[in-house]
Amino acid sequence: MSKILITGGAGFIGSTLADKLIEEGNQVVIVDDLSMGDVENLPKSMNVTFHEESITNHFFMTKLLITNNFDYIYLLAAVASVADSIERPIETHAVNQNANLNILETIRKEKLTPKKIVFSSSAAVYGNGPELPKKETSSIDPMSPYAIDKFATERFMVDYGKLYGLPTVCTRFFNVYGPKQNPKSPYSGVLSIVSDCLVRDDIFTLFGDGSQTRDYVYIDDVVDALLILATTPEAKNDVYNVATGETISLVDVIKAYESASGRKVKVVKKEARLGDVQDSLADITKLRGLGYEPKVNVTAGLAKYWDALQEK
Ligand code: UD2
Repeated sequence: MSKILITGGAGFIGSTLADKLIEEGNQVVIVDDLSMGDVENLPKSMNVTFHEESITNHFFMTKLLITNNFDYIYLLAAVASVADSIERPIETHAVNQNANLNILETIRKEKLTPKKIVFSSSAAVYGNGPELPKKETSSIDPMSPYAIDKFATERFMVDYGKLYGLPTVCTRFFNVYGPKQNPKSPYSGVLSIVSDCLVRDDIFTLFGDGSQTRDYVYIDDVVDALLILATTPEAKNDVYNVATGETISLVDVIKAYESASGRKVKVVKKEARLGDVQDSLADITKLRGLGYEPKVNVTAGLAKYWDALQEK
């Protein structure tokens, strides 16, 4: 049994990871300010401790880290909206970068001994470069405060390893989808918005012509990737794409969802979003090298997603 910290553990990815870690018999501590997360997402288990707190409360975080000396730390708390970071760059910087730096500093100064610190970064760091698929070595072009903070924090993670010996690893998530993803913001994952429209029989606004492609990765595969990265010692002070290595257009993914759900999506088209990337696809060779293999293709993932929504 390990003692594990998940920041952002009431959110979509964090809470699904928590479910899995609890199932495996670990003790999980969650810090989440519920800005996007929900207490409903938390695993109902004696082995979960939940703190409703922001990671920007450095005093709180420092004390929590020292008191627990966690075996594994998953840094999933973030203001995950690119648009929000453009509106409020200073506030989002406090969460997306400074709070994580405080955690690293505490671990260094207090000589804490986590086996791994896993930081969640984003495909946003690649920006709009033409190279496809994106390799971890592809050119970086962060185009928003969100992407800048993710990239800079990756660098802190990698270099805290090289400078001070901290065992860190970073994930560049592509388009993660699945149950528990919060559709409440217009910048939430598009498949959570489509799901919501299907459930409520609402109209879905499609930005652009729908030909834009994405590498949609199902949450269970993402949890697998997180566990592999945490427990593989050689995955250290490095960055990994987390995706499926397959791409599909928005119109086709909507069609696939219609087949999975047996319902029709009502679509209204609007102009493409400013700054929208046309195509996104990951090269996952590096992660495959650690034994990762995506198990859920889009057809299966959408079916699982729809089933989970029906159960709710
Ligand atoms: C993803 C990340 C974002 C950033 C970006 C970097 C998610 C949720 N977002 O944005 O944080 O890392 O990659 O490139 O993973 N769309 C619609 N209607 C809607 C919502 C979206 O047509 O109501 C379109 C949108 O214009 C885009 C596609 O669907 O072309 C996917 O949108 P998204 O927000 O799910 O993800 P993305 O790739 O733009």
